[in-house]
Amino acid sequence: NSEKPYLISFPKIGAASLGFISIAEKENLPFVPKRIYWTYATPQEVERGNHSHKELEQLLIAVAGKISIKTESLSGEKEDFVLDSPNMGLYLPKRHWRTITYSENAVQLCIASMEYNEDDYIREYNDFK
Ligand code: T46
Repeated sequence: NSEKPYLISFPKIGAASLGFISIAEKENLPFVPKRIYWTYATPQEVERGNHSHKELEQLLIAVAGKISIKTESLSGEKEDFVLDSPNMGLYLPKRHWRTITYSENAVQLCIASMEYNEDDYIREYNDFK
């Protein structure tokens, strides 16, 4: 598949003196969400992910803290992304290996295109390639 990961800038409404609101909705989402989950309190030395998905598309948002994401496509293209603004999201297409690390205070919100299905995971790097 030729889809590539890319960053999405969500609207950021407000002011430093008031606080902000960001919105993800039909107009700025790359797919119709079927599931939302979030990860938090991940120790800095822990690497999450380390898998790919057969069909699942996802959007990752660092609603707090800083998240570093390494992606690799089936053709071997590697990219590094940093999420450290709550109004930014990373679109992750299917068939991309991902490894993710977190700052101490990071909260990662994930918007997913499909319900949870363990059969959709490719957890062995050799199977991915
Ligand atoms: C991804 C990265 C960014 C469920 O039961 N339901 C769910 O919806 C999810 C996401 C997970 N789980 C269970 C399955 C495992 O027993 O929670 C446990 C941890 O899941 P996993 O090892 O997949 O967690 P991460 O943080 O490595 O990966 C997650 C997503 O699973 C994955 O799709 O791309 O976040």
